[in-house]
Amino acid sequence: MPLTKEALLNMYRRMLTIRHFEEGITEFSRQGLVPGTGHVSIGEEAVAVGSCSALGDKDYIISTHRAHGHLLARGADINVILAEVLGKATGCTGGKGGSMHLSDFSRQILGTNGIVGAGINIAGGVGLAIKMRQTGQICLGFFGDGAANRGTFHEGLNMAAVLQVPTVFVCTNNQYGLSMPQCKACGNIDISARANGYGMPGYRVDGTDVIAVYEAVKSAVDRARDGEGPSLIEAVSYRLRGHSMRMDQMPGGSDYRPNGEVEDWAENKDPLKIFRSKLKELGYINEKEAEQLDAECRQLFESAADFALNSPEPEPETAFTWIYAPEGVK
Ligand SMILES: Cc1ncc(C[n+]2csc(CCOP(=O)(O)OP(=O)(O)O)c2C)c(N)n1
Ligand SMILES: [Mg+2]
Repeated sequence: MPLTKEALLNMYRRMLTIRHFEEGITEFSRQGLVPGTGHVSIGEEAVAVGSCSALGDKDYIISTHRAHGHLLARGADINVILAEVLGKATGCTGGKGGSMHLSDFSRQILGTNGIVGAGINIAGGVGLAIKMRQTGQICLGFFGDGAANRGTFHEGLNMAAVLQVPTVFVCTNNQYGLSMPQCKACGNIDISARANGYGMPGYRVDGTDVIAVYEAVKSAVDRARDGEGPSLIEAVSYRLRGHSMRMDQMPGGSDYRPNGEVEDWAENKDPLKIFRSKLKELGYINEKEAEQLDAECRQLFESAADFALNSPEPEPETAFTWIYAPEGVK
């Protein structure tokens, strides 16, 4: 069934919200308001939103160190996520986890983590739990091109195929693992082709096209829900910022990219620009409405910023809570 006008505009709204959120926290990081660091996904919004739009309300996601977009695409509470990024007591882990440890169980977001490639196996494990409980849910696991070169990828995908779990593996190939270009790290840059080796379908899609991502993920989700097992989607995109907000603030922090590469993607392959043109072409939005939507999404960030900046710091005595299970809890 083709996506309705309302669904497409919602997808655009989510993409804009992610962009404003990440531009906003980049500025906060420059001002020293973000403890540690964080990894923004500016340029990758179509992968997050296209993928999450293909899920049902009860389906789970697992994400990575570059996760804000995935959480916002899934409808997590922007106030709570921003508070966590700023290390505030009102954040989802009370300000203990920061940008790389986000979750929102009310939206079936089971967590993100900073161990590259670890989420692949967790997503497979959640798929196994779903299968054993026969709940008809799906688990979608995000990971990067760099993670696809870890042993966990091989173990996770092979096991998921053997056990025929309802997991959809979504690789955001942003063409870099930190400063390592993917073409120097892979004998074959087509990550989706590896799916064949595990006995599952693999699709390579244009990760700057939110509708293409949606369609590929939707068919994998439908397949998993029909009991036909896991799939691998590779969405080819690009990160328009440096590896991390901290790295971007260091002199030479982006020197590993060829001259003009970022500018070319920003000019010609920015997923927001592409989708806005598409919506205009379909007659779903005009310039004025696009500007209005943009302002609304900026406002969402501004009010989350009000909430988060005015939230308290965690109390020192909470430092050891949630570290060990209370006695008697197994
Ligand atoms: C097991 C492990 N090895 C190395 C690192 C350091 N590290 C953090 S992010 C990153 C790059 C990951 O690249 P990719 O999977 O493509 O994700 P991207 O950062 O491009 O989103 C590396 C090497 C880590 N966090 N965990
Ligand atoms: Mg990468």
